[in-house]
Amino acid sequence: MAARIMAALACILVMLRLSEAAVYKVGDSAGWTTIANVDYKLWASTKTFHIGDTVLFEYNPQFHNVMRVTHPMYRSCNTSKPISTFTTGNDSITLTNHGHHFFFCGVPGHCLAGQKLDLNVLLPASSTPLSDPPTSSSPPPPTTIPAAGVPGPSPSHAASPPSVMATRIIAVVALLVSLAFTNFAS
Ligand SMILES: *[C@@H]1O[C@H](CO)[C@@H](O)[C@H](O)[C@H]1NC(C)=O
Ligand SMILES: *[C@@H]1O[C@H](CO)[C@@H](O)[C@H](O)[C@H]1NC(C)=O
Ligand SMILES: [Cu+2]
Repeated sequence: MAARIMAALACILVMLRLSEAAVYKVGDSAGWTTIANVDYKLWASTKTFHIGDTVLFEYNPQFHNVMRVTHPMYRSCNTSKPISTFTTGNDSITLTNHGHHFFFCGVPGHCLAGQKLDLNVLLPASSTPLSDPPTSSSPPPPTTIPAAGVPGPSPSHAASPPSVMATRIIAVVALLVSLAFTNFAS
């Protein structure tokens, strides 16, 4: 009995650790810009993004903005129909689903100059997929990581969306209640 409760408690601790989410500043100290020649593809390849993580775009809003776009628009730097546009200069965007997320700066010429970002958000490692992954989803492509790329610090944990957390907490509470009832019955 005690061992089972200890196991359940260990389970809770593991899940609480999984709930931590990381915040990544796009371009690190350079931020979101065209003047520093930041390779945003390389920047993204040194990170491991999980659902619940946040990316922070910091820039001078007089010169730049952030548009979230579809893959075809990303490829062609087509700014005509962004999914959403951010213009504060300090835009926090929480990654709420897995798969690729495409961003660029909508100021003319900036996307073509390389101010564009493709993030691949990984599936939660510990949960089984509830639905078919979108066609844009793919495993992290190792071929896009140049040999010269030095992997940066990446979070040692997976993050879970709040709904998954809530489901897990309810499952653990249910387990503890059933353990208590087992104890009374015996
Ligand atoms: C940009 O996208 C819009 C809508 O998706 C499309 O109508 C337009 O032809 C595209 N422009 C270019 C230059 O590809
Ligand atoms: C940008 O926003 C973050 C929170 O999203 C905040 O911690 C930070 O101080 C802000 N930075 C500036 C320069 O406003
Ligand atoms: Cu720009």
